[in-house]
Amino acid sequence: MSNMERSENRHRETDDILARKPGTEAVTDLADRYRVVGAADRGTYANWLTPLEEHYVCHRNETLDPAAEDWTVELGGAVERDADLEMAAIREEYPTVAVAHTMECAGNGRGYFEPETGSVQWEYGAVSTAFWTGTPLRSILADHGAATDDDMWLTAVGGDRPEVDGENDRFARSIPMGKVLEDCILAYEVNGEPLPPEHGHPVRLLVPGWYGVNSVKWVTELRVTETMVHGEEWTDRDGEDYTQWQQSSYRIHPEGVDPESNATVSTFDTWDQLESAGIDHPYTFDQNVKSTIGAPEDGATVSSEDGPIAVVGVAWAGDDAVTSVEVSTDGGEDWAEAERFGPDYDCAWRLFRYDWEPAPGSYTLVSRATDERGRRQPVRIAGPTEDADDAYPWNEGGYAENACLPHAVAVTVE
Ligand SMILES: Nc1nc2c(c(=O)[nH]1)N[C@H]1C(S)=C(S)[C@@H](COP(=O)(O)O)O[C@H]1N2
Ligand SMILES: [Mo]
Repeated sequence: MSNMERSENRHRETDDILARKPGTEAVTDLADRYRVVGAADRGTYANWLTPLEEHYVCHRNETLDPAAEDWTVELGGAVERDADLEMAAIREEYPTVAVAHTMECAGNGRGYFEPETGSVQWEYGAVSTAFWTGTPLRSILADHGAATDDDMWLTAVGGDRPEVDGENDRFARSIPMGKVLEDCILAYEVNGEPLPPEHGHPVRLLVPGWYGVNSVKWVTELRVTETMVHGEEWTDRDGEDYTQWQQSSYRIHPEGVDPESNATVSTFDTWDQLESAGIDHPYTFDQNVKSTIGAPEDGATVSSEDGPIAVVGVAWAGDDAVTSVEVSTDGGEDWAEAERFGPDYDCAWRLFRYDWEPAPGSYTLVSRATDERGRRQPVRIAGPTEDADDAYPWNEGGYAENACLPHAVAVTVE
């Protein structure tokens, strides 16, 4: 198949998804080769739970829709007993848990980069919060005598394959064992419903609080390994390359850099990697601290006649806790603390609210979150060659953006 045919397929598929998800809109890359869907309205971010109708969808290859009865997950590598796990066994032979997880594409906010980067031009719509139901990987690994020391990795492979002639990459991600044991699940339901095909039916990996790319859909293989996907064993595994989505794509680096493949890294927190001299070109693992205003909508006209205007939104920090959210109504000059409220789960966002009593006029509202390690959203995105401490680094893939000003909303008060 050609790139043109792939583009046509993506259009057909996303049209079908859009029809079932009325709260989403299509987002494409600059070449219109990939097409995905994200939340269409800011209003999504004035609610804690994202209904599936508004939950973003992002993947590269053709959506799979296999029958659950025919699907198995091959478990191998450093385990005492290899297995082909059937869906019935995954569901019934282990404890069932539900996890609240804020899924955010590492490319969320990429559309704000100047100059623009390639790939899907997301603005704010690629972040959603849902309850995912499934089986703790910890239970499955223990049952098969897996080597689960802290320096081990679990590699998950998706069943999807590129459609375009000459492309041979497999969608695989390696997750450090400590995180796997802590809270990762094999999920088969979302918001109480069976997984829809586009979210990974019949089973996906769910890595709570980490960038969406880690949560491999349509999981077909799990392998316990001493390293991430790295080296010839993984670059040419029966003629297919399993390393691209871990070692090349989804890493944060300046223009023109081809990041070196690593066997392992010692720090998983994305922000720590950005600040660490020990790691070149961070991997997008856990999410950077970030927030978005959900109400009022950008461009709204509001009235303060009947009392204060509620500025409501969401703030998240991956697997770290949000400890402060501030709101500015003058484009980031002055800040006031907002109130955090609602559900408080480890790897899901918090709602915030700021009661605002403005005089009539035009305003720019911005929110800014801080996490438990004291890391606060930077104000803006740096230019490609700028070395700025106070700005988020421009990077070639447009990943992990968390500056607050690009997410501002303009509001008129009558
Ligand atoms: N097998 C497979 N899993 C995948 C992907 C993919 O292309 N193939 N895309 C990833 C990316 S980049 C994101 S952001 C999340 C999105 O999950 P969602 O579509 O359920 O929101 O899925 C991840 N899992
Ligand atoms: Mo993504």
